[in-house]
Amino acid sequence: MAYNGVLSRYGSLLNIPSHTKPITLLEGNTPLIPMPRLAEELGGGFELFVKFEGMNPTGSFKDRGMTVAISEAVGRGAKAVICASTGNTAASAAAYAARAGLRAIVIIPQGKVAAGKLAGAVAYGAQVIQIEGSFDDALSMVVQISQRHPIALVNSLNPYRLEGQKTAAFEICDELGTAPDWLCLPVGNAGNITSYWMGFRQYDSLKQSGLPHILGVQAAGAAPLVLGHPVSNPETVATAIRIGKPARGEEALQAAEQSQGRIIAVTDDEILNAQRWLAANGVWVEPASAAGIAGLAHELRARKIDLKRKRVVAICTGHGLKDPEIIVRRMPIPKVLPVNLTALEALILGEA
Ligand code: AN7
Repeated sequence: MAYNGVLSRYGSLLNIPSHTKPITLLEGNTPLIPMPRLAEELGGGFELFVKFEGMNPTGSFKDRGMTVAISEAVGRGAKAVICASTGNTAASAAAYAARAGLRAIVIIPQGKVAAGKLAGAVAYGAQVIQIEGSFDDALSMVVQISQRHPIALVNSLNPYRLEGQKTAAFEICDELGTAPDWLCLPVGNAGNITSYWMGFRQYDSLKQSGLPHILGVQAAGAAPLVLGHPVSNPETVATAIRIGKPARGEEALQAAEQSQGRIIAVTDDEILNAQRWLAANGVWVEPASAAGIAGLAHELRARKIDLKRKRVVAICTGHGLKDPEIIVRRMPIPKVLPVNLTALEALILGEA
């Protein structure tokens, strides 16, 4: 049967109003890629999978939640949507709003959004506004706008975003037959970790699929949930998770505690190393998306996690194509040759 997106596949399991009018780009159904060599490189003895959420229509996991949030908003007659964003939410909101014929307004922190995300938001026709402040400032502003005007908020404060994002947990259980032993993922505004935990618990109560321990990973320069207080000037190379005051922070801490997992911080170097390891195994993700693997490596190195014969799923939330600059900035300029076969041979064979 043709695949028709997460509302079609899992709508009966989602807590959504009957006025919901499906708007889809056939999001979800993302690959769960076995990573045996990376598991060996990390010490071996366990099974590792990457759930590559960068394969969603706009290149990030946000599409799962956005299809539901926009479908609900359209169903109740909304004509415009707004969000604050570090980039991926903006691109996703813009795409689904375009699909539905709604106006989209996206507010981003000036100069801190990766090129592929900004380009996406523009390409899909959103009104993009930069503010001289952080994501957290932007979020507080859009919340107030949505309270004053008939403009639907599509950040993950919107409960339908979480309903949609739960479907990734369902997919993992359906594919593996059970929940994994550990699930590791990046944490920014903390909507996604909250959604996964909701999804796994719901599936366990319906299908006895079991529950994972959840390892949430923040960037060291933007780690309010590890520090135990908001961070007023968050900073990290992983701009997607450059967030100092997560809207779903309490729920994230609960997910970590209830699952007998934890939330940890890793450095930008650890994140960029993990990005390289993933790419060296054929999966290119944006920096934030490598945080889950970086956190796993961090815990293994410190011998704080025992994965013997365990099954681990790392959520890679966004595609590497979203943030080409991070690679290009460090890349040696590729050699330029004349159209000359001898010179080419010499270079390939290492004689030049
Ligand atoms: C690639 O787009 O917050 O913890 O405004 O883009 O649910 O916030 C993005 C977050 C992880 C963190 N990985 O998820 C936004 C935004 C990527 C992301 C996260 C984001 P949450």
